[in-house]
Amino acid sequence: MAQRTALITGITGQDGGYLAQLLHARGYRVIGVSRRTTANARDSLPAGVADIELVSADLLDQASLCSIVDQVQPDEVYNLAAQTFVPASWKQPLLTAEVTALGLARLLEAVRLLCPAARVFQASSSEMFGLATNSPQDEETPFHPRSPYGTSKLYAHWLATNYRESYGLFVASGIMFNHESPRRGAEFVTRKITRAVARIAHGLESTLVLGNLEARRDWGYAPDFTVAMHAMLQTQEPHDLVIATGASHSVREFCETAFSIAGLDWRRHVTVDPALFRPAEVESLVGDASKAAKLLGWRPTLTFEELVHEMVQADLQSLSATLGIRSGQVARLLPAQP
Ligand code: G4F
Repeated sequence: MAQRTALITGITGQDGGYLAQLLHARGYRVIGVSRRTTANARDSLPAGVADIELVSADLLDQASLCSIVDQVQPDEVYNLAAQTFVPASWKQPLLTAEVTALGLARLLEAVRLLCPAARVFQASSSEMFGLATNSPQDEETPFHPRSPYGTSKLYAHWLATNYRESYGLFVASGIMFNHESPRRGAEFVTRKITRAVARIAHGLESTLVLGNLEARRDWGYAPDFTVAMHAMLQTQEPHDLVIATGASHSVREFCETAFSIAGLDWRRHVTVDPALFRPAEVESLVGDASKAAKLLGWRPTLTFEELVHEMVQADLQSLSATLGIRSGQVARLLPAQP
């Protein structure tokens, strides 16, 4: 069988790296799209895919997308690029919409005109549910986004549906609930917590300032989610599917678990700053991924506790390496896995 080609936007992000590794291991020719403004795109790639092909294009620039799609003629396109940080979307609502909403319009136009047989994965978000009317959320739950980010994702989600229905393109949207890993960006709450745990455990700081501790999320493991992305492009017909673990925990619970893994009491270190509260909060999200389980055989592989443990352990070890501390001392900082 001829080698298949995958084009990934958002290659420098958490999911882009894991997906590139997965597709590379499965024999794909993987081409990552990076913006010319990304100074060190290759440096952001994980070991193992550091030598994948990188091309320069931008979701803000129609001509660059057309040129890449025409040149590469991908079998599969994964649209993972977006302005993904929810608080930034109130500060830059237009940029968020340009990249996150209209960016998909530009990409789909390029595919429609120049490579219509390509299969497209769109990273939709649980933020589209926002003020959800029912729990857990599934593919039938009405949308009520609570931020310019969620609103932009919803435009893209419906546009993907529209291109499927209007032009017969194979476009599948994964409604992705929160997914984390040691490669999660430091601005997101999980990694903010695990990095702070490592710094506090090493005595480099003593306080972690957070916003709303009562918000609840369905936190899964990012590599599992990239397995689902790939599987969604291998089905006979395209589907929109919720990808989630089905378990919900509060930010407070995440703190409690993360600090206790390092033998610390979170109440001695965490303070709340109302300035970090959002203008409109998504209080609680939890997904029902039974349709994905049925159609793809997809299931999460890590529990919440295992995920938190992996993230804390990675941050402790990376900080120890930076500080030149031997592994025996790290083991004492890190009790056995739950
Ligand atoms: O980690 P977060 O910033 O993630 P959020 O807003 O749920 O969005 C993430 O997941 C979505 C679903 O997959 C993605 F679409 C999106 O791109 C992004 O990856 O915040 C989680 C919760 C929020 O309720 C927030 O108010 O944590 C609360 N929180 C409390 N203190 C905080 C903080 N969030 C951040 N980032 N920083 C805090 O200090």
